[in-house]
Amino acid sequence: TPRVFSGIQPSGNLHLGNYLGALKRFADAQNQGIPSIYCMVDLHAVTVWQDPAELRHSTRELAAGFIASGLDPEKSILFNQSQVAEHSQLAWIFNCVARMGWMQRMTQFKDKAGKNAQNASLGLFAYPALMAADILAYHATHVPVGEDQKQHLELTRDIAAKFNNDFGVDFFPITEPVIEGTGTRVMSLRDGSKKMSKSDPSDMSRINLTDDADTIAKKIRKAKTDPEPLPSEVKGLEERPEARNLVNIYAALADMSVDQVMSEAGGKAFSEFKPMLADLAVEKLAPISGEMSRLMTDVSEIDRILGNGADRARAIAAPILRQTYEIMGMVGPR
Ligand code: AQP
Repeated sequence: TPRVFSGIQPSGNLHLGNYLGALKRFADAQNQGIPSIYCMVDLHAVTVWQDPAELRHSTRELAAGFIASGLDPEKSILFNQSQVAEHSQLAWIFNCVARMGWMQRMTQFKDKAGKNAQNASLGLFAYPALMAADILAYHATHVPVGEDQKQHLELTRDIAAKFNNDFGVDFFPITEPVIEGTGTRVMSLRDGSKKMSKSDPSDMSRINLTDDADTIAKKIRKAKTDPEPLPSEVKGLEERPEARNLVNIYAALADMSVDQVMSEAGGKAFSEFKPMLADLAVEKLAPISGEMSRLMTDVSEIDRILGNGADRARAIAAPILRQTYEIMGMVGPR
């Protein structure tokens, strides 16, 4: 039976890439009736230092972002990771299954640790084992994520396969990454070769889900482009990363294919295309940011939703952890 799991870090600045690559697609999965579990991965966030007050705020704001994007806490399970201890417990087991060499190949660690890797936290290095635990604690079969998470998902498959092989069982599923559509790789508005990211120091590089209509329009107006008009065919977007990015964003927001966008907007100058994109972005995002601020006026309700989600998540993860221990020979209560 299919089961979807995915997570997002509550590390602030929830952006259009998170929306198109993750949240919007989560809502699509839920609405197809697939049982879905979505997690505010606060334990991942603290692999780099987080200000406690900001972490608290960002966790609630992220939960509001999920709900405002169409995730229904009755249909799907929404919770924050630290409240379900099974994530950390299974992560320890996977720390013992994964190999140092596997972790050393992770490009996200290299990017985030930078030149001074000796100074990075041990948690940042072990991050992918915790991510494998997040997914496998629920025997999730499908994980919708953005393109940047592909390597981590391959590692999750490797961990599941090695565990099954080491203990001669067929216990953990080999998870399918779901990386489809035009929204899975949204690039920075200032540099078409870098992904849009929470941690980019330039706020102009991303559209935040909390931005108001004027800010969204301004950021799109100022987005970096080349001077040529849009080509008339998709092929003409090769070698034009900034143009390609704006067309992809348009397609993802409008639920259109890139071909359809090109037949509508091909040949237009950016002075014409950018206002079209800005109008579309405001139309799609303004209701989300409005709903987020409304939800944030009652944080006790958000906390209640997360607490309820954690109870439901634990009910699935606890027996899977117990069976894992049993398989490994750990003695427990009879
Ligand atoms: N630019 C993006 N395009 C499409 N999808 C994206 N995701 C992130 N950036 C893009 C997807 O959003 C989900 C949540 O990812 P995360 O919580 O791990 O956030 P992140 O990758 O840490 O987000 P950032 O913005 O990239 O943060 P920093 O700057 O800290 O690295 C995932 O499904 C991810 O694929």
